[in-house]
Amino acid sequence: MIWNQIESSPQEEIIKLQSKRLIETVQRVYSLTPFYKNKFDELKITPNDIKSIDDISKLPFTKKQDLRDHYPFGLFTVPMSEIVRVHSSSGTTGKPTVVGYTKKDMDIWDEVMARVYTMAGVNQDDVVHNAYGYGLFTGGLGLHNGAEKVGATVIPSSGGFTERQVMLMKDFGATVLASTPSFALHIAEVAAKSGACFKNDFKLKAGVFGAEPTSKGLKEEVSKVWGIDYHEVYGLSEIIGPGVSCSCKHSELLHVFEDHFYPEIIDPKTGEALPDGQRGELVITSLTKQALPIIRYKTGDITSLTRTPCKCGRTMVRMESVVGRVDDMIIINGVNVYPSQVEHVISETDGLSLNYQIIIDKKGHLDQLEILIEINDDIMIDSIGEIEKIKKDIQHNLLTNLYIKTNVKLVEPRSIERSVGKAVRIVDKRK
Ligand code: DLL
Repeated sequence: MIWNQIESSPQEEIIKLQSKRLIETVQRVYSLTPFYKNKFDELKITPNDIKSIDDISKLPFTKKQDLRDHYPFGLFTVPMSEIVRVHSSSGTTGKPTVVGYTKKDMDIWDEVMARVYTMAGVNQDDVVHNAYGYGLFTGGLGLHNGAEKVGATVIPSSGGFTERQVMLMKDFGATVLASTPSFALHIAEVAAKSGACFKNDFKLKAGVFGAEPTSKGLKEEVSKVWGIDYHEVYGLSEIIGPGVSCSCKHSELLHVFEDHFYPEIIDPKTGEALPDGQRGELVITSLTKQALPIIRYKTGDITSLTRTPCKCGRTMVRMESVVGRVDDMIIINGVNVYPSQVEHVISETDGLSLNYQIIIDKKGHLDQLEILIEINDDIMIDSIGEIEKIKKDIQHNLLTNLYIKTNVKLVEPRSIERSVGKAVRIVDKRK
């Protein structure tokens, strides 16, 4: 089922709508935010130069730092009396980036999240166990409201308290799990330890997972261990929160709700637009936001776009699952690596679990990479020789696939600290 027929409209119609909405958004930011007025002036452009969506490349970029510089509410285009909700991004350093929503913005957020849930096959007969964190993070409330909009029963369980999550999922008959993929795996691990039988004790049929880069291997693992359909949701607070795009049951690509969020792919170094199919930094312009319209926001996320038709009948542009972040990219002695690539290699090596941590340090002038990986619970290791063999295998695979020399340490199952939100995969001691 498709929530809104616009999701399957002809491309020409969508482009027309995008042009109309871009013109309105540009006029709005130019007249209401001195920040954008100054940026337009610097580039010697006015709203009159924007006549259609094709003119978008004339517009300036917006960066995370711009939001920080106007902390907390400096880029809002409505008085606070019209703001009904504030969230902030899960930044790790400095002040968070703060975002606000009018009533109409909230309606749009609910609408796109209803599209997400419908894409995941969720309806009023479902029980959605929502284990994304509630609070300033957009995950909890974003996944909550959309589920209510499609009429499902929502269990607002939030993150943490893993044993309790297992109990509630069983007792309340959850049919859908909404959480980060790493937390979904952790819940499964705790459930298995408690002796639960996945087939008889749970009614789960699908999951709506996102908020962190995730390898194909980890997705398959989540889907296999729970025996469910894996749907990926992507989004970021600066644009709306979760609900920018989602994958349907036909492929891993994510349908972007481009009637509200216009995506471009650029070369992160030069800012030049890249063609469909090529990986680069995702840039998004909000087309309908009222409180905090954003022009060409540099997401820092690496992905590519494709316009090939999808079997589900949706016609909007699709994005590849994010492979990493521009700023998350690890550079080891000159070689660029994303944690998700390391994860993929681990997933293809026998005997290893997907609980790992990458520790980067420097010895002299050289970067050193240590990877802690938990061995699988069910593997029978009788000798040190066998452990050595697995270690050699993974080191060899990392070297031949990613060209990185690593020191792998195999550790006991469950010895790496678990996250209840976004997984902490990298500890960079060089910084
Ligand atoms: O993480 C919104 C969200 C909540 C998305 C729940 C999906 C589910 P922020 O905290 O602002 O918002 O972080 C945004 O998280 O730029 C990506 O780097 C990363 N991210 C979000 N979804 C995905 C995904 C939420 N499906 C940042 N795959 C983004 C990979 C993702 N990375």
